[in-house]
Order: sequence, then structure tokens, then C-alpha cells
Amino acid sequence: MTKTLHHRACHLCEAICGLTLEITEEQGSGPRITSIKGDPEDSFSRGHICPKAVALQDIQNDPDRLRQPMQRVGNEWQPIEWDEAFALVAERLASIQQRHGNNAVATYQGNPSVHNYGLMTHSNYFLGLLKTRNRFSATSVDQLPQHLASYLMYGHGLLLPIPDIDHTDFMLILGGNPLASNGSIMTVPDVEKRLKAIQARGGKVVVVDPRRSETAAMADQHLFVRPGGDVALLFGLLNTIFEEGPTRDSHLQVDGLAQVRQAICRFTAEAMSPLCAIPAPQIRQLARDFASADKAVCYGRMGVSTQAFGTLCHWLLQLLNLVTGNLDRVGGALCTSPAVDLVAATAGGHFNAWQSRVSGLPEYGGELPVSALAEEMLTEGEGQVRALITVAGNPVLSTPNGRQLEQALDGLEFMLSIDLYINETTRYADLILPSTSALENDHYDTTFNLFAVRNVSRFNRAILPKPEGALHDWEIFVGLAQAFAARTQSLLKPTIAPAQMIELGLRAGPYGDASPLRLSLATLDQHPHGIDLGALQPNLAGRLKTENRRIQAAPAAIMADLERFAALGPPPVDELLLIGRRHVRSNNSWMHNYHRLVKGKPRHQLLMHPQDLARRGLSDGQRVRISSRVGVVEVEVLASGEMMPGVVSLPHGWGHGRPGVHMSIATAQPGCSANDLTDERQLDALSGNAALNGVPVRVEAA
Ligand SMILES: Nc1nc2c(c(=O)[nH]1)N[C@H]1C(S)=C(S)[C@@H](COP(=O)(O)OP(=O)(O)OC[C@H]3O[C@@H](n4cnc5c(=O)[nH]c(N)nc54)[C@H](O)[C@@H]3O)O[C@H]1N2
Ligand SMILES: Nc1nc2c(c(=O)[nH]1)N[C@H]1C(S)=C(S)[C@@H](COP(=O)(O)OP(=O)(O)OC[C@H]3O[C@@H](n4cnc5c(=O)[nH]c(N)nc54)[C@H](O)[C@@H]3O)O[C@H]1N2
Ligand code: SF4
Ligand SMILES: [Mo]
Repeated sequence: MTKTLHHRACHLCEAICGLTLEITEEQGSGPRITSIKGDPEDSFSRGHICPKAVALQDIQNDPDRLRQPMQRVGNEWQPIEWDEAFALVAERLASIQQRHGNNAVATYQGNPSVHNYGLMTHSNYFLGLLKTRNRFSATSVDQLPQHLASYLMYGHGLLLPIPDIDHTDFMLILGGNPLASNGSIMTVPDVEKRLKAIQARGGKVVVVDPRRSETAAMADQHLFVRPGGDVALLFGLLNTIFEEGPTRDSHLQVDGLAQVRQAICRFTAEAMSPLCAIPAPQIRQLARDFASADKAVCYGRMGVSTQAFGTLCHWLLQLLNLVTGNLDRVGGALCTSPAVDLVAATAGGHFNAWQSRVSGLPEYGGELPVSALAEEMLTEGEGQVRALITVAGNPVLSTPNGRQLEQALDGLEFMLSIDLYINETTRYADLILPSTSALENDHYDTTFNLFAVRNVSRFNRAILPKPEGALHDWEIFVGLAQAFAARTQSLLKPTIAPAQMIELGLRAGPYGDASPLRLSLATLDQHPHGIDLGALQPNLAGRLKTENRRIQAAPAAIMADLERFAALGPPPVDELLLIGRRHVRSNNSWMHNYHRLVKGKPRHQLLMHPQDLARRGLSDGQRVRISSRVGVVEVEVLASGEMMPGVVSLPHGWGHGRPGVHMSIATAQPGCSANDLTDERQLDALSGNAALNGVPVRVEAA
């Protein structure tokens, strides 16, 4: 028996914690994972680990995880050879495009794409060949407004200023719950300790959230906000700072601030108060506290992205950091200087260059908002979508009005899924192509090093051997591209492996050949615990990609959206609004098939304030019926003093008990899908991002 230790970054969430895995090999049987622990030698994550990482062994060993290509024949799934599968895909897609045009094939890429570097480097090698405008992803149920605000203000959608959490004195968090999510667009392993360190050095953490979340509970101040009301709060804050005079100048060159100031002066704290349900004096006091802190940062995430004015929210919070002199300043918001620099290497992006066929929603960076996916399949006419490719995504449980999407998937001519499981979405596929598991593959965080609160870099080789006959995701894309190019006689440029691309990226980057460090894969191989490249430093002025290299405070598209906001009426009385929720033992829709994570107290229930229960004659633990414009679900309700009255919370990603799902543990879990209630017509109209939070619902006894 031999035991070996391996070091590796966890790929399951954005915190990229360093792990130490023990692999045991015994004669006659293959290598087994015998222990997973936090790696204290990773100077970034400092030994932090959460329960999900321990479940990496369950993903590896899960008998439900697909290990070979599967073809659906009627209701049966049959194994099929890779070459046969590639040829079948090429034949079906080419035929559909020939008959109905390129846009008849749609694609959807899910969240794990950004946690799997081969998917990042190679999905487009195949998907690009399809030349379709119907490309969708999880971005438009998530952070699209953040990219759009950065694109319009800084000239590049990936130029996202990150909170300098380790040096700030005042952290204002809107719509993020890092204690559950472990941080997002802020790669911050061990976040709880880092937040406590702010408090320990005499600073303050303030959380704005319609629920007293885990993060709100540890904060110095928590403000309940009406779901979707953050835009009003932010207007009130910025206006107060404008009125009372900026406390500190910024070194940055900015166009349009005077125009902003004039355009928003009508949105005073007093006028905004009813829209966000926060008293005006509290709004004004928060503005003063923020502006007078020595180093402050305003950070907003998922909860403020997925609402009706998501882009205005992110624009306003950039401005709040800017006008208080905290943008591009130590202890404020700073851009990273990553070892593989995607910002330097790519053009800024484009927005609204074309629109979706049915609802006219704008593209961003070549993708359309996923709220339009089902209608593009269901609405007849030229350009109707007749085939879909999903890559590492589960849109039936993740995108608004999932039931409508199911109906649309059922009517497709052909569907291909590149995925590990037969789940709520992939059960509609004609063909599922599964990749190797993560531990059988190399790992580099192309995305999360870009969003990290320190400049860090690490490359880890595969820990487990690649099973015979298995392919990595990137190899699946190469196989599909070759088959499709051959079939359509299109030109296919040769490609190189993801690791070689990282090598090129590292050497061209700021720590590469032109620097004394001369960072390369060989260097990273010598540092299995990762390399710390230092704290974030001011660099935004030199990284701006706007035409005149100045910050654009008043982009035309955003100024035009102010009128949509100004036209809002007062909130309806007696409204009941639905929001989401995350738990540290869960991960979107796909990690409920591991006993280790789902055991214990159930976490799928609707949370409701006791006062709201009493008003409806409902009691704690009872089964209730929740209905919205698009659907009805039934689930148990829990009385919770954490909730703001008038707001209920349901986590997404549950509701696995549907026919044909091959996930034996997940299907046995109770719970329903929150996205059977969310509404594909409830959008941030500017970006097209789904407004998953703030959905009007009714709750009554089931
Ligand atoms: N109501 C509501 N809806 C939400 C949210 C919310 O807060 N509330 N959150 C939204 C957000 S932020 C996101 S990001 C989306 C997520 O939405 P999706 O990305 O569509 O869904 P996931 O649950 O992440 O599904 C991941 C899929 O990838 C597969 N998979 C995992 N690893 C790999 C891999 O390495 N290779 C391949 N090929 N497949 C893999 C899994 O089997 C699973 O099918 O959900 C969104 N939906
Ligand atoms: N354990 C775990 N970790 C995860 C994930 C997971 O599913 N589970 N998913 C990963 C993904 S894909 C992402 S995008 C990140 C997301 O990371 P976060 O953005 O931190 O996401 P959440 O934990 O959903 O926190 C959103 C918060 O917004 C609040 N909220 C809802 N509506 C509103 C509103 O209108 N205004 C305000 N101010 N707040 C509101 C909710 O109550 C919630 O506390 O997490 C990642 N990490
Ligand atoms: S917080 Fe948990 S899931 Fe996220 S990277 Fe760290 S160990 Fe992995
Ligand atoms: Mo996400």
C-alpha cells in the first residue's frame, strides 16, 4: 500500500481554496482518495476548507456520474462510441443549419465552465464554428450587469474592481452573502476571518439584504431593503454625497460626472426612501459613514445584479467608490494584475450589436439573455431555434420559468449535452457526452485569479489517472469541431492543449518573460501550493480600455435607463416578494447527489416572517402553495425572524424529483425549483439580465 499527498486548488466555487488530498494505492485496485483537507501551506487560503471540498471524492466515485457517451433511444439510454457520437452530432447539426440557417442551433454554457480551464480555452473551438447568434449562458442569470457597467465605464467587461478586503476600514455589502457563497467576483478564501479582521482593526461591515443572512448576522450594521430597492438606496447615497460635498479627490480622469450629478439630483434620499423601505435619515447617515471612513468599499453581488435595475445598481456602486476617492485606491476597490491577463489580451467587448429575434433583447459579448431562450424555440418563424447544445449547465433548474423551457426542449429536433449527469435538463438530450472528472484533469483558474483579492497564481496537474477511453471537455470540443468541420467542409485551424495556452499566457503576462520573475508552467510546477504575487495595487488608470482612456461616468445607455427608473410608481401595498438563498453545503443545482452534503437538517424550505404567516393563517412547518405569474409549486414553509416582513426566500437548484433524472440521491430529496416561479419577463431591461429576485408571489395553504 502506498499513500501520496497531492496539492490542488478546489474548483467548486470562486474561493479557490488550496487542498491537500491523500491518495492510497493498494495492489490489485486503483488509486483511492483517502483524505481531503485544507492546505495550510497555501498562503492565500491558509488552510480554509468547506464541506463541499470533502465531497470531491463523492463526485469522483458517484455511480450516477456518466463515464461514456450516451445516446437516448426513446426512453432508454445506450452507450455509444465517441467517433460515432461526434459524427452523429455533425450530421444532425449540419442538416438543421442547412435547412433552417445557422441561428437554428442555440448554445447554453453553464457555471462550471468558468471553473474548468479547458472549457474556457476550447468550447469556442467548436461552438464558434456554428456561427450562430443564439448563444446563451448563465451570465445572464447572474453577473451580466457587472460586466456591462464595467464595459460602459472602463471599456472592458472584465475590468471589475475587487474589494480590497484585507485593507479596508468600511465594507458595505449589498446583495452578497459571502459567508454562504464564499464570495463571488471577489475571490476570497477564508472570507469570514477576513471580515472579522476588518472589525478587529476598528473598521465596520455593513450589509444591505432583505434577509438577515449569515453575513448580515455578523455585520456591525444590517439594513433590510425592499427586494429590488437597492437602486433607490444607491441613488439616495450618491445624492447625499454630492449634496454634502466629496470627502476626497480621486486621481482618476473622469468624463461626465457633472452630468450624472445633475441627472440624479431629483433622486434624493427622501424621494428614494419609500422605494427601498429605508428611512431617509438612515440613508443619509450611511452615506456620511461611508464617505468619512478612511478607506471604504462598496461591493454588490448576485442579489443586486439579478433585479430590475441591476445595471444601474452596479453603475451606482462604481460611482460611489469613485466619488469618495475609493476607486483604485488601497483599502477601496482595486483591479487585479493577474498572471494570465485576459483584459490585456482581449478587446473590450460589444453590446447591443444585435438583438434576439422575438423580444429584441440585446446581445452582450456575443451572447443573448437566457430569458429569451425558450421563446426562441417556441415561437415559429424564420430563425426559430430547433437544436440546442448545453455545456455544463442545467437551465431547467437555473433559468426563469424552467417549466416553459422544459416544454421548449421537448419540441426540439436535436439536443446535445456535454455534462456529467442525466439531470433535469440533459434528460431531454439526444446525446450526452461526459468528460473526465475534475481530479483527472489539470487545473488553472483563468477566471478567478482575475477576481482575487490578492494577485495569486497556481497550476495543478491531474491527481488521478485519466480512465481509458475518457476525454477531457476540451478534447470533446476538438473531436466535435473536427467532425463538424469535415462534414461542412469548413476550415479548422489547428489548436494546442489548454496547458500550452496557459504557458503562453503566463509568459506574455506581467510576471512573464519581460519581468524578473519569468513565470511559466515550470515555475508553477515547483510551487504546488500556489504563488502569491502580492497585494492588489492601483492600476486602473493604465488598464482603462475606453476610447479616450478616461472613465465614462455617464454612458449614454445608462443615462437613458434613468427614465425607466423615474417612471416607477410607488410599490404596491401588501406585496409579497420572493428572493433566493444559498447554503454552504449546496452548489447551484448539481451537488445534491452526495449524501455527505444533503444529510442533516433540510434546507430547501420557504422562509417567511412569522407576522406574514399569521396574516395568512399559516403555521410553521406547514406545506404551502406558492404561485407567481408563471407557475405554482408546493413546499414546506419555515417561520423565520431573519426575513424582512413582506419577503419570502426559497433557494434555487432543488426539485430533482422529475421523471427520467438519473441522480439517485438528489431525486430522493424534497424541495421544489424556485425557477418554476421566477418570470422570464421580469428583467433588467437595459442588459436583459433576469430579475430572479423580487418576484411577486402568493402563498397559501397547500
Ligand atoms: N432563482 C435563482 N436562479 C438562479 C440563481 C439564483 O440565485 N436564484 N443563481 C444563478 C446563478 S448565479 C448561476 S451561475 C446559475 C447556474 O446555472 P447553471 O450553470 O445552468 O447550473 P448548474 O447548477 O451550475 O449546473 C451545472 C451543470 O454542469 C455539470 N457539470 C459540472 N461540472 C462539469 C464539468 O466539469 N464539465 C461538464 N461538461 N459539466 C459539468 C453538472 O452536471 C450540471 O449539469 O443559476 C442561476 N439561477
Ligand atoms: N455554497 C454555495 N456557494 C456558491 C454557490 C452556491 O450555489 N452555493 N453559487 C456560486 C455562484 S454561481 C455565485 S454567482 C455566487 C453568488 O454569491 P453571492 O452573491 O454571495 O450570492 P448569495 O449567497 O445568493 O447572496 C445573495 C444575497 O442577496 C440577497 N438578496 C436577494 N435579493 C436582494 C435584493 O433585492 N437586494 C439586496 N440588497 N439583497 C438581495 C439574498 O438574501 C442573499 O443574501 O456564489 C457562488 N458560491
Ligand atoms: S469554499 Fe469550499 S467549495 Fe469553495 S473553493 Fe473553498 S473548499 Fe472549495
Ligand atoms: Mo453564478
